[in-house]
Amino acid sequence: MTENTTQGTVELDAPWITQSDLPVTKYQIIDENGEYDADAVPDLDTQQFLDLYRWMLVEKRYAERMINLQRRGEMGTVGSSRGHEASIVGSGYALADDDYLLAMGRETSAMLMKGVSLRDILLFWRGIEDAQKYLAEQNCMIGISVGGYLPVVTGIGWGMNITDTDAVVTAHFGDGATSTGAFHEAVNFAGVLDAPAIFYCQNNQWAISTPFEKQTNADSIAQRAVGYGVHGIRVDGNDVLAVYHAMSEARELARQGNPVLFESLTYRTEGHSTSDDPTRYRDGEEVDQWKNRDPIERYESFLQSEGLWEEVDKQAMVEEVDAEFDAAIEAANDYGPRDVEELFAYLYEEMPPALESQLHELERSLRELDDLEEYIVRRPKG
Ligand SMILES: Cc1ncc(C[n+]2csc(CCOP(=O)(O)OP(=O)(O)O)c2C)c(N)n1
Ligand SMILES: [Mg+2]
Repeated sequence: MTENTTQGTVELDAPWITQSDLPVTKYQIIDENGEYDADAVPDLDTQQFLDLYRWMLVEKRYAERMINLQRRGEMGTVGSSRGHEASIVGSGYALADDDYLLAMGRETSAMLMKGVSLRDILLFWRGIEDAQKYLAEQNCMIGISVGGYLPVVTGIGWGMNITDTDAVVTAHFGDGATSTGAFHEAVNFAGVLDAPAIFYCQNNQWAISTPFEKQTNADSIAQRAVGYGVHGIRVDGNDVLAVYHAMSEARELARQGNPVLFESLTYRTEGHSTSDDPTRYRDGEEVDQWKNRDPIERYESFLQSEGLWEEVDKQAMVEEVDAEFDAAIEAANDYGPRDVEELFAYLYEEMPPALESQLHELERSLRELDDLEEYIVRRPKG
Protein backbone atom coordinates (compact mmCIF):
# COMPACT_ATOMS: atom_id res chain seq x y z
CA MET A 1 0.00 0.00 0.00
CA THR A 2 1.26 3.52 -0.81
CA GLU A 3 0.22 6.16 1.69
CA ASN A 4 0.34 9.90 1.08
CA THR A 5 1.56 11.62 4.21
CA THR A 6 2.14 15.28 5.05
CA GLN A 7 5.83 14.90 4.12
CA GLY A 8 5.49 12.75 0.96
CA THR A 9 4.64 9.12 0.27
CA VAL A 10 5.58 5.95 2.17
CA GLU A 11 5.32 2.28 1.25
CA LEU A 12 3.48 0.39 4.00
CA ASP A 13 2.99 -3.36 4.52
CA ALA A 14 1.67 -3.44 8.08
CA PRO A 15 -2.08 -2.93 8.75
CA TRP A 16 -2.13 0.80 9.58
CA ILE A 17 -5.34 2.49 10.64
CA THR A 18 -5.97 5.93 9.13
CA GLN A 19 -8.79 8.44 9.03
CA SER A 20 -9.79 7.26 5.56
CA ASP A 21 -10.82 3.91 7.13
CA LEU A 22 -13.54 5.79 8.94
CA PRO A 23 -15.30 8.27 6.69
CA VAL A 24 -17.89 10.12 8.74
CA THR A 25 -21.05 11.17 6.95
CA LYS A 26 -23.20 14.07 8.04
CA TYR A 27 -26.76 13.07 8.88
CA GLN A 28 -29.33 15.40 7.38
CA ILE A 29 -33.10 15.38 6.73
CA ILE A 30 -33.76 18.86 5.33
CA ASP A 31 -30.97 20.03 3.03
CA GLU A 32 -29.61 23.57 2.55
CA ASN A 33 -32.25 24.25 -0.13
CA GLY A 34 -35.12 23.15 2.06
CA GLU A 35 -35.53 19.85 0.14
CA TYR A 36 -36.24 16.73 2.17
CA ASP A 37 -37.14 13.08 1.89
CA ALA A 38 -40.67 12.79 3.32
CA ASP A 39 -39.99 9.23 4.54
CA ALA A 40 -37.11 10.44 6.72
CA VAL A 41 -39.19 13.07 8.57
CA PRO A 42 -39.67 12.09 12.25
CA ASP A 43 -43.10 11.03 13.33
CA LEU A 44 -44.29 14.20 15.10
CA ASP A 45 -47.77 15.72 15.23
CA THR A 46 -48.64 19.22 13.98
CA GLN A 47 -48.31 20.77 17.42
CA GLN A 48 -44.83 19.29 17.86
CA PHE A 49 -43.69 20.57 14.46
CA LEU A 50 -44.93 24.04 15.43
CA ASP A 51 -43.35 23.77 18.90
CA LEU A 52 -39.93 23.26 17.32
CA TYR A 53 -40.43 26.47 15.38
CA ARG A 54 -41.58 28.43 18.41
CA TRP A 55 -38.62 27.27 20.47
CA MET A 56 -36.21 28.40 17.77
CA LEU A 57 -37.82 31.84 17.87
CA VAL A 58 -37.48 31.82 21.67
CA GLU A 59 -33.77 30.98 21.35
CA LYS A 60 -33.17 33.73 18.82
CA ARG A 61 -35.21 36.36 20.61
CA TYR A 62 -33.89 35.73 24.13
CA ALA A 63 -30.29 35.78 22.93
CA GLU A 64 -30.98 39.17 21.32
CA ARG A 65 -32.67 40.50 24.43
CA MET A 66 -29.90 39.33 26.76
CA ILE A 67 -27.33 41.07 24.57
CA ASN A 68 -29.46 44.25 24.68
CA LEU A 69 -29.57 44.05 28.47
CA GLN A 70 -25.79 43.61 28.60
CA ARG A 71 -25.35 46.70 26.42
CA ARG A 72 -27.47 48.66 28.92
CA GLY A 73 -25.34 47.44 31.83
CA GLU A 74 -28.09 45.21 33.24
CA MET A 75 -26.39 41.87 32.54
CA GLY A 76 -22.85 40.46 32.67
CA THR A 77 -21.04 39.11 29.61
CA VAL A 78 -23.34 36.90 27.55
CA GLY A 79 -22.85 34.83 24.41
CA SER A 80 -24.87 34.84 21.22
CA SER A 81 -26.46 31.61 20.00
CA ARG A 82 -27.31 33.03 16.57
CA GLY A 83 -26.88 30.21 14.06
CA HIS A 84 -27.16 27.50 16.73
CA GLU A 85 -30.96 27.55 17.06
CA ALA A 86 -31.64 24.18 15.39
CA SER A 87 -28.74 22.56 17.19
CA ILE A 88 -29.99 23.74 20.58
CA VAL A 89 -33.71 23.22 20.04
CA GLY A 90 -33.51 19.84 18.26
CA SER A 91 -31.34 18.43 21.04
CA GLY A 92 -33.34 19.93 23.91
CA TYR A 93 -36.66 18.78 22.50
CA ALA A 94 -35.55 15.14 22.66
CA LEU A 95 -34.85 15.30 26.40
CA ALA A 96 -37.23 14.32 29.21
CA ASP A 97 -37.93 16.58 32.19
CA ASP A 98 -35.93 14.48 34.63
CA ASP A 99 -32.86 14.21 32.37
CA TYR A 100 -29.90 16.19 33.67
CA LEU A 101 -28.59 18.96 31.41
CA LEU A 102 -25.18 20.54 31.81
CA ALA A 103 -25.24 23.53 29.51
CA MET A 104 -22.27 25.56 28.32
CA GLY A 105 -24.30 28.75 28.31
CA ARG A 106 -25.76 29.15 24.85
CA GLU A 107 -28.71 26.81 25.42
CA THR A 108 -31.41 28.97 27.00
CA SER A 109 -34.27 27.34 25.09
CA ALA A 110 -33.09 23.78 25.85
CA MET A 111 -33.11 24.63 29.55
CA LEU A 112 -36.55 26.25 29.33
CA MET A 113 -37.99 23.21 27.55
CA LYS A 114 -37.03 21.12 30.55
CA GLY A 115 -38.98 23.51 32.75
CA VAL A 116 -36.02 25.49 34.10
CA SER A 117 -37.01 28.97 35.29
CA LEU A 118 -35.97 31.84 33.01
CA ARG A 119 -35.58 34.07 36.05
CA ASP A 120 -32.90 31.74 37.40
CA ILE A 121 -31.06 31.69 34.08
CA LEU A 122 -31.09 35.51 34.05
CA LEU A 123 -29.86 35.60 37.66
CA PHE A 124 -26.99 33.33 36.66
CA TRP A 125 -25.89 35.76 33.93
CA ARG A 126 -26.09 38.58 36.44
CA GLY A 127 -23.45 36.77 38.46
CA ILE A 128 -25.77 35.89 41.35
CA GLU A 129 -24.26 32.83 42.97
CA ASP A 130 -27.56 31.47 44.28
CA ALA A 131 -28.63 30.87 40.69
CA GLN A 132 -26.38 27.84 40.16
CA LYS A 133 -27.98 26.27 43.24
CA TYR A 134 -31.49 26.96 41.90
CA LEU A 135 -30.54 25.55 38.50
CA ALA A 136 -29.13 22.39 40.10
CA GLU A 137 -32.46 21.88 41.87
CA GLN A 138 -33.98 21.85 38.37
CA ASN A 139 -31.56 19.16 37.04
CA CYS A 140 -29.50 21.72 35.24
CA MET A 141 -26.15 23.47 35.45
CA ILE A 142 -24.32 26.07 33.40
CA GLY A 143 -20.63 25.14 33.13
CA ILE A 144 -18.39 28.06 32.43
CA SER A 145 -15.13 26.12 32.58
CA VAL A 146 -14.47 24.93 29.02
CA GLY A 147 -14.39 21.11 29.17
CA GLY A 148 -14.00 21.21 32.95
CA TYR A 149 -17.51 19.97 33.71
CA LEU A 150 -17.41 16.97 31.37
CA PRO A 151 -16.09 14.50 33.99
CA VAL A 152 -19.07 15.62 36.11
CA VAL A 153 -21.33 14.22 33.37
CA THR A 154 -19.65 10.86 33.68
CA GLY A 155 -20.05 11.04 37.44
CA ILE A 156 -23.75 11.90 37.24
CA GLY A 157 -24.23 9.08 34.72
CA TRP A 158 -22.45 6.66 37.03
CA GLY A 159 -24.73 7.80 39.86
CA MET A 160 -27.75 7.21 37.64
CA ASN A 161 -26.57 3.63 37.07
CA ILE A 162 -26.26 3.09 40.80
CA THR A 163 -29.70 4.53 41.58
CA ASP A 164 -31.15 2.80 38.52
CA THR A 165 -33.09 5.80 37.22
CA ASP A 166 -34.57 5.95 33.75
CA ALA A 167 -33.10 9.39 33.05
CA VAL A 168 -29.98 10.30 31.10
CA VAL A 169 -27.41 13.05 31.54
CA THR A 170 -26.29 15.27 28.71
CA ALA A 171 -23.66 17.95 28.43
CA HIS A 172 -23.58 20.60 25.77
CA PHE A 173 -20.13 21.91 24.96
CA GLY A 174 -18.15 23.32 22.07
CA ASP A 175 -15.44 22.09 19.74
CA GLY A 176 -12.92 23.93 21.93
CA ALA A 177 -13.84 21.73 24.88
CA THR A 178 -12.82 18.62 22.89
CA SER A 179 -9.24 19.88 22.96
CA THR A 180 -9.07 19.56 26.75
CA GLY A 181 -7.82 16.56 28.68
CA ALA A 182 -11.01 16.51 30.73
CA PHE A 183 -13.02 15.71 27.59
CA HIS A 184 -10.95 12.59 26.83
CA GLU A 185 -11.09 11.35 30.39
CA ALA A 186 -14.82 11.94 30.61
CA VAL A 187 -15.84 10.17 27.38
CA ASN A 188 -13.36 7.35 27.85
CA PHE A 189 -14.50 6.59 31.38
CA ALA A 190 -18.19 6.97 30.48
CA GLY A 191 -17.54 4.11 28.03
CA VAL A 192 -15.95 1.99 30.76
CA LEU A 193 -18.86 2.65 33.14
CA ASP A 194 -21.66 2.22 30.54
CA ALA A 195 -22.89 5.61 31.74
CA PRO A 196 -26.25 6.87 30.39
CA ALA A 197 -24.47 9.96 29.07
CA ILE A 198 -24.74 11.99 25.89
CA PHE A 199 -21.76 14.20 25.09
CA TYR A 200 -23.34 16.78 22.82
CA CYS A 201 -20.70 18.81 21.03
CA GLN A 202 -21.84 21.87 19.13
CA ASN A 203 -19.01 22.10 16.65
CA ASN A 204 -19.41 25.69 15.48
CA GLN A 205 -15.89 25.48 14.03
CA TRP A 206 -14.42 28.22 16.19
CA ALA A 207 -13.29 28.35 19.80
CA ILE A 208 -13.40 32.13 20.08
CA SER A 209 -10.64 32.97 17.53
CA THR A 210 -9.16 29.46 17.15
CA PRO A 211 -10.46 27.63 14.07
CA PHE A 212 -11.28 23.92 14.15
CA GLU A 213 -8.27 22.93 12.00
CA LYS A 214 -5.91 24.45 14.58
CA GLN A 215 -7.41 22.32 17.33
CA THR A 216 -7.13 18.84 15.89
CA ASN A 217 -5.78 16.91 12.93
CA ALA A 218 -8.89 14.71 12.96
CA ASP A 219 -11.52 15.24 10.25
CA SER A 220 -14.39 15.12 12.71
CA ILE A 221 -15.15 14.91 16.40
CA ALA A 222 -17.64 12.08 15.90
CA GLN A 223 -14.98 9.64 14.64
CA ARG A 224 -13.22 9.77 18.02
CA ALA A 225 -16.13 7.80 19.48
CA VAL A 226 -14.64 4.64 18.02
CA GLY A 227 -11.42 5.14 19.98
CA TYR A 228 -13.40 5.41 23.20
CA GLY A 229 -15.62 2.45 22.35
CA VAL A 230 -18.84 4.49 22.37
CA HIS A 231 -21.44 5.42 19.75
CA GLY A 232 -20.69 8.49 17.64
CA ILE A 233 -22.62 10.54 15.10
CA ARG A 234 -22.12 13.71 13.07
CA VAL A 235 -25.31 15.61 12.34
CA ASP A 236 -26.11 18.74 10.36
CA GLY A 237 -26.68 21.05 13.32
CA ASN A 238 -28.63 23.53 11.19
CA ASP A 239 -31.31 20.95 10.46
CA VAL A 240 -33.64 20.82 13.45
CA LEU A 241 -35.35 17.58 12.38
CA ALA A 242 -32.09 15.68 11.90
CA VAL A 243 -30.81 16.88 15.27
CA TYR A 244 -34.07 15.98 17.02
CA HIS A 245 -34.25 12.53 15.43
CA ALA A 246 -30.62 11.63 16.10
CA MET A 247 -30.86 12.97 19.67
CA SER A 248 -33.97 10.86 20.34
CA GLU A 249 -32.01 7.79 19.26
CA ALA A 250 -29.01 8.94 21.31
CA ARG A 251 -31.27 9.13 24.34
CA GLU A 252 -32.47 5.57 23.82
CA LEU A 253 -28.89 4.33 23.41
CA ALA A 254 -27.77 6.17 26.54
CA ARG A 255 -30.71 4.93 28.56
CA GLN A 256 -29.56 1.40 27.81
CA GLY A 257 -26.03 2.14 29.01
CA ASN A 258 -24.41 3.16 25.72
CA PRO A 259 -22.75 6.56 25.99
CA VAL A 260 -22.93 8.73 22.88
CA LEU A 261 -20.56 11.27 21.39
CA PHE A 262 -22.78 13.52 19.28
CA GLU A 263 -21.27 16.11 16.96
CA SER A 264 -23.67 18.80 15.81
CA LEU A 265 -22.01 20.70 12.98
CA THR A 266 -23.07 24.33 13.01
CA TYR A 267 -21.72 27.88 12.98
CA ARG A 268 -21.97 30.90 15.25
CA THR A 269 -22.78 33.79 12.96
CA GLU A 270 -22.19 36.52 15.57
CA GLY A 271 -19.46 37.24 18.10
CA HIS A 272 -18.41 34.67 20.68
CA SER A 273 -19.75 36.94 23.42
CA THR A 274 -20.48 40.58 24.13
CA SER A 275 -16.73 41.10 24.64
CA ASP A 276 -15.66 39.74 21.25
CA ASP A 277 -15.16 41.29 17.80
CA PRO A 278 -15.19 38.39 15.30
CA THR A 279 -14.30 40.62 12.33
CA ARG A 280 -10.74 40.61 13.68
CA TYR A 281 -10.24 36.91 13.00
CA ARG A 282 -12.98 35.67 10.65
CA ASP A 283 -13.45 36.02 6.96
CA GLY A 284 -16.69 37.84 6.07
CA GLU A 285 -17.34 35.49 3.14
CA GLU A 286 -17.34 32.46 5.42
CA VAL A 287 -19.82 34.18 7.73
CA ASP A 288 -22.10 35.12 4.81
CA GLN A 289 -22.04 31.54 3.53
CA TRP A 290 -23.28 30.31 6.88
CA LYS A 291 -25.87 33.07 7.18
CA ASN A 292 -27.31 31.64 3.96
CA ARG A 293 -27.74 28.30 5.74
CA ASP A 294 -29.87 29.87 8.45
CA PRO A 295 -31.54 27.08 10.49
CA ILE A 296 -34.77 29.00 11.12
CA GLU A 297 -35.32 29.90 7.46
CA ARG A 298 -34.62 26.30 6.48
CA TYR A 299 -37.30 25.05 8.84
CA GLU A 300 -39.74 27.74 7.67
CA SER A 301 -39.44 26.38 4.15
CA PHE A 302 -40.13 22.86 5.48
CA LEU A 303 -43.27 24.12 7.26
CA GLN A 304 -44.38 25.80 4.04
CA SER A 305 -43.90 22.60 2.01
CA GLU A 306 -45.86 20.64 4.61
CA GLY A 307 -48.72 23.18 4.53
CA LEU A 308 -48.13 24.06 8.20
CA TRP A 309 -46.96 27.63 7.69
CA GLU A 310 -50.55 28.98 7.64
CA GLU A 311 -50.82 27.87 11.28
CA VAL A 312 -47.96 30.15 12.32
CA ASP A 313 -48.73 33.70 13.42
CA LYS A 314 -45.13 34.81 13.76
CA GLN A 315 -45.90 38.31 15.04
CA ALA A 316 -48.17 36.97 17.79
CA MET A 317 -45.55 34.36 18.71
CA VAL A 318 -42.82 36.98 19.08
CA GLU A 319 -45.09 39.18 21.21
CA GLU A 320 -45.89 36.23 23.44
CA VAL A 321 -42.26 35.18 23.96
CA ASP A 322 -41.32 38.82 24.61
CA ALA A 323 -43.99 39.07 27.30
CA GLU A 324 -42.56 35.94 28.97
CA PHE A 325 -39.10 37.48 28.90
CA ASP A 326 -40.44 40.76 30.36
CA ALA A 327 -42.02 38.87 33.26
CA ALA A 328 -38.79 36.97 33.96
CA ILE A 329 -36.60 40.06 33.91
CA GLU A 330 -39.02 41.76 36.30
CA ALA A 331 -38.74 38.77 38.65
CA ALA A 332 -34.94 38.90 38.35
CA ASN A 333 -34.99 42.63 39.18
CA ASP A 334 -37.14 41.89 42.24
CA TYR A 335 -34.52 39.44 43.48
CA GLY A 336 -32.45 42.46 44.42
CA PRO A 337 -28.73 43.01 45.05
CA ARG A 338 -26.84 40.36 47.02
CA ASP A 339 -24.35 40.43 49.83
CA VAL A 340 -20.63 40.41 48.91
CA GLU A 341 -20.18 37.43 51.20
CA GLU A 342 -21.93 35.36 48.57
CA LEU A 343 -18.90 35.60 46.30
CA PHE A 344 -17.08 33.40 48.80
CA ALA A 345 -19.93 31.25 50.01
CA TYR A 346 -20.20 28.08 47.98
CA LEU A 347 -16.73 26.57 47.70
CA TYR A 348 -16.30 25.19 51.21
CA GLU A 349 -18.66 24.18 53.95
CA GLU A 350 -16.47 26.16 56.36
CA MET A 351 -14.62 29.12 54.93
CA PRO A 352 -10.82 28.59 55.16
CA PRO A 353 -8.78 31.41 56.81
CA ALA A 354 -7.24 32.59 53.51
CA LEU A 355 -10.66 33.19 51.97
CA GLU A 356 -11.95 34.75 55.15
CA SER A 357 -9.16 37.32 55.16
CA GLN A 358 -9.87 38.11 51.48
CA LEU A 359 -13.53 38.64 52.36
CA HIS A 360 -12.58 41.05 55.18
CA GLU A 361 -10.21 42.87 52.85
CA LEU A 362 -13.00 43.29 50.29
CA GLU A 363 -15.45 44.50 52.93
CA ARG A 364 -12.85 47.00 54.19
CA SER A 365 -12.28 48.33 50.66
CA LEU A 366 -15.99 48.69 50.08
CA ARG A 367 -16.38 50.61 53.35
CA GLU A 368 -13.52 52.91 52.32
CA LEU A 369 -15.28 53.49 49.01
CA ASP A 370 -18.43 54.40 50.93
CA ASP A 371 -16.41 56.89 53.01
CA LEU A 372 -15.02 58.38 49.80
CA GLU A 373 -18.45 58.62 48.23
CA GLU A 374 -18.90 62.33 49.00
CA TYR A 375 -15.52 63.18 47.37
CA ILE A 376 -16.19 61.25 44.16
CA VAL A 377 -17.23 63.50 41.34
CA ARG A 378 -19.49 61.46 39.12
CA ARG A 379 -19.33 62.07 35.43
CA PRO A 380 -22.76 62.46 33.84
CA LYS A 381 -23.81 59.39 31.86
CA GLY A 382 -23.88 59.36 28.03
C1 LIG B 1 -10.98 26.14 31.39
C2 LIG B 1 -11.28 27.37 30.57
N1 LIG B 1 -10.32 27.85 29.75
C3 LIG B 1 -10.56 28.96 29.01
C4 LIG B 1 -11.79 29.59 29.09
C5 LIG B 1 -12.06 30.85 28.26
N2 LIG B 1 -13.00 30.50 27.19
C6 LIG B 1 -14.31 30.81 27.28
S1 LIG B 1 -15.17 30.25 25.97
C7 LIG B 1 -13.77 29.66 25.21
C8 LIG B 1 -13.83 28.99 23.86
C9 LIG B 1 -14.85 27.93 23.81
O1 LIG B 1 -14.94 27.44 22.51
P1 LIG B 1 -15.86 26.23 22.21
O2 LIG B 1 -15.62 25.14 23.19
O3 LIG B 1 -15.66 25.88 20.78
O4 LIG B 1 -17.34 26.77 22.47
P2 LIG B 1 -18.13 27.91 21.69
O5 LIG B 1 -17.97 29.14 22.51
O6 LIG B 1 -17.54 28.04 20.33
O7 LIG B 1 -19.55 27.45 21.63
C10 LIG B 1 -12.66 29.87 26.01
C11 LIG B 1 -11.29 29.44 25.65
C12 LIG B 1 -12.76 29.05 29.97
N3 LIG B 1 -13.98 29.58 30.10
N4 LIG B 1 -12.49 27.93 30.68
MG1 LIG C 1 -16.81 26.47 19.15
